[in-house]
Amino acid sequence: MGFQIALFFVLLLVFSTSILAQDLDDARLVIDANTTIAETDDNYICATIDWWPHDKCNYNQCPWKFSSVINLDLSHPFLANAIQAFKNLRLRLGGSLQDQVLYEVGNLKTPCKQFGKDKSGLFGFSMGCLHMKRWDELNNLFKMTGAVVTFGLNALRGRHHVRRGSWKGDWDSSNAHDFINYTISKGYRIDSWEFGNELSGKGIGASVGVEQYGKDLVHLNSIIDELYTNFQPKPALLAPGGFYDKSWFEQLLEVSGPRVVNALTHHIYNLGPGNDHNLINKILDPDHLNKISATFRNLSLSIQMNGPWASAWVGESGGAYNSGGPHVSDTFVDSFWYLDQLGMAAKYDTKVYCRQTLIGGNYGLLNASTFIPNPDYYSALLWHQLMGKGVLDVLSHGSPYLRTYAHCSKERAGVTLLLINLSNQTTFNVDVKCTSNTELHLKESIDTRKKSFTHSLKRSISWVGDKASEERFFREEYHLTPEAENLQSTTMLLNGQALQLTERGDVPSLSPVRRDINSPINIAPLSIKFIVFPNFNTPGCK
Ligand SMILES: *[C@@H]1O[C@H](CO)[C@@H](O)[C@H](O)[C@H]1NC(C)=O
Ligand SMILES: *[C@@H]1O[C@H](CO)[C@@H](O)[C@H](O)[C@H]1NC(C)=O
Ligand SMILES: *[C@@H]1O[C@H](CO)[C@@H](O)[C@H](O)[C@H]1NC(C)=O
Ligand SMILES: *[C@@H]1O[C@H](CO)[C@@H](O)[C@H](O)[C@H]1NC(C)=O
Ligand SMILES: *[C@@H]1O[C@H](CO)[C@@H](O)[C@H](O)[C@H]1NC(C)=O
Ligand SMILES: CC(=O)N[C@H]1CO[C@H](CO)[C@@H](O)[C@@H]1O
Repeated sequence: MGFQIALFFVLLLVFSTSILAQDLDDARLVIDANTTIAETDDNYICATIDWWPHDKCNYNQCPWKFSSVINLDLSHPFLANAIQAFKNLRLRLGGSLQDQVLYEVGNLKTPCKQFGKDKSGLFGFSMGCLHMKRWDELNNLFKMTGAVVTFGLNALRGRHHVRRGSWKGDWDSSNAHDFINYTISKGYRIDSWEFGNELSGKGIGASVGVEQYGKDLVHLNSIIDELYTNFQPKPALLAPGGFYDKSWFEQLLEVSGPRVVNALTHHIYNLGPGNDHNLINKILDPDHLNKISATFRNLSLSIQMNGPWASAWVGESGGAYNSGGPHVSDTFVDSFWYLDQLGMAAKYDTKVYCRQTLIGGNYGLLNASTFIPNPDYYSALLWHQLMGKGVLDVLSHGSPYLRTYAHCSKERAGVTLLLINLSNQTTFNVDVKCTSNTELHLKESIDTRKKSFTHSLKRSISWVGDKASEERFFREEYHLTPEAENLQSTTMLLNGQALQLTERGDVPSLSPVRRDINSPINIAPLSIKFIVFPNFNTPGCK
């Protein structure tokens, strides 16, 4: 008898080390629910609509279709449904061509024509035009869908090109002034006006010196003050919508002075060019993902030291630049990068994170031809529905391939944990604890399996119909995997079911599976999980 048991254990040991050891790993997480380490805006998730026309191409591919501010099909039902599903989705209208846009309003003396290919123009395009009829239609859509809008203004108007991308001269505000006045006169609500796109630091297509930029921001701020005297709420002022450059950003706060700029918007493309064959490896490499934390840390320090009145926003972030990576940015694998960066940005007190794009390019949350959501759309929606404003610290004892983020749950008690498993071979068994003395497991015991069985039997009898106490015994899991285990699938599975628009073109509801709170938590290789713990005691959450 004794020998048989011993043999059994020896066999078990051999079996588990040979087969399981390389595939299973333990991770211990401790969530500090006593205090939040940062707070996002109520509407953290944001997506951009760009100005690129359909003939914007990269790498012999033209992935924008008709997705621009000027020619997007605003009456497409999938578009409205996709925005509405968020209740309030932030949208930022802007991008490279924004500093070449004229608004057809007021005393505009220049002819207002559409963007056309022009080798001598910035980014290879001529000036473009926003007609007020189109602006009316856009605002109808925004109002109908509950969108919260940021509009990026042309900050090159009136300046002249002096040399190698450097632009000089005062900003001519008259067209922007008339455009803002028109917007107010129509009663359109704009959450924030942003000044310029990628003109900061060395600039991308063009650059403007920081002294001049700061001076013009003060001027724009006074225009907003003046025009909005009888219109509440007054929109926020954002700048510079460019890549973080420590000294330029710090000087901007200094030159513009206290309470002029409400948020510093910065752009991120930390995966490199869209045609990089290494894109997927970078996305799955924890060291690569971590590099951008230096930018978040420095920006938050710049603000603390030089402009504590301002907050940090990611104004545009698309992963890979030049329209994104074909068959990467629009597929499941992109969510490893996107959700990780959403988590990281929030930890560094980023208030809003705008994804390039809502639609257009390879990195659209919606496919530019079909308007069907790509995997990242559902990742954004799940984040928006589950992750509250309060960011909690997670201490992780485990592999760097397991990425972990925790927030106060949205509009309910408890904590929501985001687990991202970058490993292609390891399933992590995750032990989650909380520093606020919460008994996550109803009973701590070595022999949990046996106990939890009798527990669940008892419980199923005692709490029938009592929802509040019922919640205590469960956690909710949203497990994300690609269809057919193909990382480059454009179809995402939620708890094994493909996420697809309903027959009517509505966004499907995203439902969790409930698991016994005592059951082990694990995360399969190359998958993502949101876990809601309604029973966590969270003194730090408001
Ligand atoms: C603002 O627009 C209104 C209505 O179009 C117009 O009557 C008014 O003169 C404009 N105000 C300024 C300061 O341009
Ligand atoms: C962050 O700041 C440190 C210290 O000033 C500097 O060495 C580093 O280059 C900065 N990194 C970024 C990405 O701004
Ligand atoms: C959008 O969907 C179409 C049809 O499925 C596909 O051919 C295309 O590659 C997708 N991506 C973009 C960027 O249009
Ligand atoms: C996991 O990834 C590594 C490195 O990218 C690769 O060498 C290995 O073959 C992969 N293993 C599996 C099981 O896919
Ligand atoms: C969190 O709060 C609980 C209850 O007040 C306390 O026992 C615990 O020590 C605190 N933990 C930390 C890390 O502050
Ligand atoms: C600890 C672990 O699982 N490491 C693996 C994670 O996945 C990468 C590739 O996705 C492997 O290279 C690591 O060995």
